[in-house]
Formats: sequence, C-alpha cells, structure tokens
Amino acid sequence: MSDLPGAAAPGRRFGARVLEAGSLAEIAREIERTGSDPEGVGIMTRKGRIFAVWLNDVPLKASPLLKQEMLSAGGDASHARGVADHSVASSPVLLLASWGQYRRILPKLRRQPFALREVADEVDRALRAYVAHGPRTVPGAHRPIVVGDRPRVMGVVNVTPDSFSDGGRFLDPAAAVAHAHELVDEGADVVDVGGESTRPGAPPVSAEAEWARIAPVLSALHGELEVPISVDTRHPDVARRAVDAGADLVNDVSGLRSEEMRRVVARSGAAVVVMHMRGEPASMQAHLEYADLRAEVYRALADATNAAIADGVPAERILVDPGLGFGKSAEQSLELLLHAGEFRSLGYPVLIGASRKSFLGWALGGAEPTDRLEAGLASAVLAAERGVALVRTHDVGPTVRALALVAAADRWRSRPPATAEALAATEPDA
Ligand code: HH2
Repeated sequence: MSDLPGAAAPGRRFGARVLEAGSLAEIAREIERTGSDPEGVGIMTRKGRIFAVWLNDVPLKASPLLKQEMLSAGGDASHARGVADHSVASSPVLLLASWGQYRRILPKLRRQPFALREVADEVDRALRAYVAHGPRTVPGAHRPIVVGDRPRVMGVVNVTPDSFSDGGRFLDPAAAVAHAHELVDEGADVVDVGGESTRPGAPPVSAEAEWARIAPVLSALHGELEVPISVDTRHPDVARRAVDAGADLVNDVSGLRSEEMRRVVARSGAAVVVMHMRGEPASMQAHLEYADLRAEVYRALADATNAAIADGVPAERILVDPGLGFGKSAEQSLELLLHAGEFRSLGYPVLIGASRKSFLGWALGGAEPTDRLEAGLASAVLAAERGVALVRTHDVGPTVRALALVAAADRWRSRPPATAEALAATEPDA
C-alpha cells in the first residue's frame, strides 16, 4: 500500500471526501453504506442536513429566547446586534438546525410567550412544505394538471403582435393553433395562450381586444388539445370567458390583485398561477429598489394567496411564480432563479418563466432574444434542480430534452434506502 504513489500524501490516507448528499434519502443511503444498523440510519439521517430558515421582524423580546432554545438543542439563530442593547424593536432571524433539532425545538417554542408559538407554527409549516415531494394533482376547470412527478413544461403561445421574442408570429389564429399542437408534439405538459404582451413598457390591451385575439384559438383547441390549457391574462372578464371556452388554468401575471379576478377564479373552478409583479408592465422597470428582494416577493405571494383563499379559491388549485423580469433587474431575476426553491416553503407548486428574458441576454453580454436558447435551457435546469414544478418556455422541445436529465437525476437521487422504514422515521410526519 505505502509503495503506491500518493498513498502517504497528507490528507489522502482516509480518503476524506466532502459528500454531495442534499436530500434525506441521499443522506440515509450514505449512512447505510457505512454498515450502520437500521435504527442508527433513522437517527442519524435527522442530523445529516442543516435547514436554514429565515424569519422577518421577530419582536425584540422573542429573539433572544429563540436563540436560547436553538442553542440548547445544538442549533443556532442569528439576529441583529441591536437585540442585545434593545436599540431595535424587532429583528430578522436566521435559524440553523437539523431536522431532528427542529423536532425537539418546535414543541418547546410553542410553550413560550412573545409570539413564539406563532413562529413555531410558521417554521413547522415552511419546513414540511419545503421537504414535501412527489406527484401532486392540481384540479383545473376541466382537466387536472399533474406536477411534482418530474419537472413539467408549459409551452407559450403568444397571440400578439408585439411579444418581446415572437410578436406577430402567431397573431393569426390558425398559426397559433398549429403552434399549440406543435408544442404538444414536442412534449409540452400545458399550453399557455396569451393575447397581451406584458413585456417591460408594453402598452395595456383592452379586455375586448385581448379576447378577440384568443377566442378563436381557444375554441379551436378546446376538446382537441391533449394537454391542459392555460390562459395568460390580467382581465377577469377574459379569464371567465376563457375558462368557459375550455381553459383549465388562469395565469395571472398581476398576482390576483383584483378582487374580481379572485372571485372569477374561485367560481370557475380553474387552477391559478399567482405571479409576483410590482406595478404594471408599462412602468414596472422604473422602480427596482427592494429592501430585501426575496423576503418581499415571498411576503407578497403569501398575502396574494391568502387573499385568494379568503375569496374562495381552494389552496390545492394554486401555483406561485416569483415573476422573473417583472419589476426586477437582471441581477434580481438571477437571484430569484437561484433561490426559486425557497418559494416551495409557501406550500404551492412553483412555476418559473425565464425563457428568452432579458436577464439571459445580460448574462450573455447583450444577446438578442433569438440567441438566448442555451441560457434559457440552463435556467430551466437550474429551476428544476431547485424543485420548481413547472417551467414556462417558448422552446419546448429543447427544454423537455434538457429536463429529462434532471428527471433521471431526481429518480436516481430519491431511490429509497434499503432500510426504508428507518428513513420513514425521518419523514415530516414521523
Ligand atoms: N412571462 C411572460 C408572460 N407571462 N407568466 C408567468 N406565470 N410567468 C412568467 O414569467 C411570464 C408569464 C413574458 O413572456 P412572453 O409571454 O413571451 O412575452 P410577452 O409578455 O411579451 O408576450
């Protein structure tokens, strides 16, 4: 052994290697490979990964208690320096603990004052939603939309004269219908039909003009297309008529901010994509300041989905989308893409639309929309790797082929460990 070159080199004797084991199944399999007994696999899997949980505005009195409870279980919590000398009224808090530690900490927090019961309930819900995986059927108005079994693809049909990447190509209803069928042949799981460009600076289109564009397309697709149909609209009246004409899903880039839209969606039985956009397409790129981008988008999506549920939209029909490029700079869109998985903590399937967008052009040093395909595929892969359920794209065939590898990797990574019961002991409901 010692004659082999390198065998005695410092740090090589034991083959110390940092493992890539992100999911609970992967951690359990690695523990198993050491020959540990099944009970040990269950216990140690709970320790194998630290979950960082962000909290906004934790009251001054609650922050030190929170830190104390986290430390007592072997985790930690970071808060503002001003908590110590009472110079702040509240603080953001970052919790750091393993799954097993959270299981011990949360019941203790629930017995504490100063809103810590509420903190515990929120952390518990976010963690469970984040780790939840597996297929999910989102009921639509006519047909269900299946997500979560593999990264799914939504193909775009823009029945518009002025969309930023394909304006005018599918304005003719026959061309739009043919394109929808083509996208399905290429593997689209959902087809998103829109009659208004919402690119930065786009002038608004009236509900009548929008409906005139998409009505013939929807009526030709209804009963003919093999996959669910989505309607991309901000107008309640267009959404209502589109669902009557066969749409299963309402994709509202204004995030159900209109009460009428919430009521239309609730009454129609449609599934809905609640997307984040600040302001209107015509002016949204004028104000790009966020104190905390991800926290603000998260808060807005939480508020919008709560309002939808209060107005009668069932939670199981909701998907969320952080809205890349909608009132975001290139860097901000990139940040949201890289953290898209965090939005899973809301408990809804996440959709991402990065296809051909200007932040891809920025990353490429100024490429035109037609030259952004490969960067768009990279963004689809990044999103799917982060557990995004549905990727919205103009380039369906290449995206489906790129995501086939992500699906294969997911299947490989989530192979159950031999001691599956031991892993079950680490699952959220254990
Ligand atoms: N992006 C666009 C339109 N609709 N819907 C969701 N949920 N998410 C998105 O990111 C999204 C969307 C913009 O793309 P496109 O439809 O091609 O452009 P235009 O608005 O110019 O028609």
